[in-house]
Amino acid sequence: MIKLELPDLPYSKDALQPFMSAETLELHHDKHHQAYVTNGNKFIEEQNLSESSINEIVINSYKNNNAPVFNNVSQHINHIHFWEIMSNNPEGKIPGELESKITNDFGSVDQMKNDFINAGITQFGSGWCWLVLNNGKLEVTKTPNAENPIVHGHIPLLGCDVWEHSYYVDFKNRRPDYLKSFIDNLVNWEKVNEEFTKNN
Ligand code: MN3
Repeated sequence: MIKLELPDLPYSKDALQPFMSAETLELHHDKHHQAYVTNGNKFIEEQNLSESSINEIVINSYKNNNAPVFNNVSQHINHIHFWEIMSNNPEGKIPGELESKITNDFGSVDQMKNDFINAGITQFGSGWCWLVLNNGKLEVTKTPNAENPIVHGHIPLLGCDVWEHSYYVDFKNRRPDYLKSFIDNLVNWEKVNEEFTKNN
């Protein structure tokens, strides 16, 4: 049976300051993500799930409207992605191959960034905004609550958590400022490019 485990952050808790505080990471990783792991394991065990991968559990529980499993396990993979895709990288350069693809599919890097910010702003309530690969084309999308793009057959390259717990300590209610700061300062573009070249 699959057992979820909370991964360590790939950096120290103060590594993303001043863009994301140690206090936010402590709450978000140690409390919120831990709760998804604890509850996910509880429901996987209670329901005796036999899937052999975490992604299969996400896709099947989505199809079956199995909300207790889906919400926790999908949030688990969302957060693993989120931790890995961030770094303290103000004005970080986008590797050439990915930059060409962005320019090709959006017109410009600025247009992609604007679309990404706007997707996050217009996600009503909790959820995520994403840069995904959809049949070989880059797209910006948004999803409610725990939804990961894989349930729609999309490959997530970059996701930003717009649940209030991700920004309230640092930005209060100013979600647009959080999103702009995220896309300009907190994206590990090398890692996004890695995901892109792996899946393109
Ligand atoms: Mn979160």
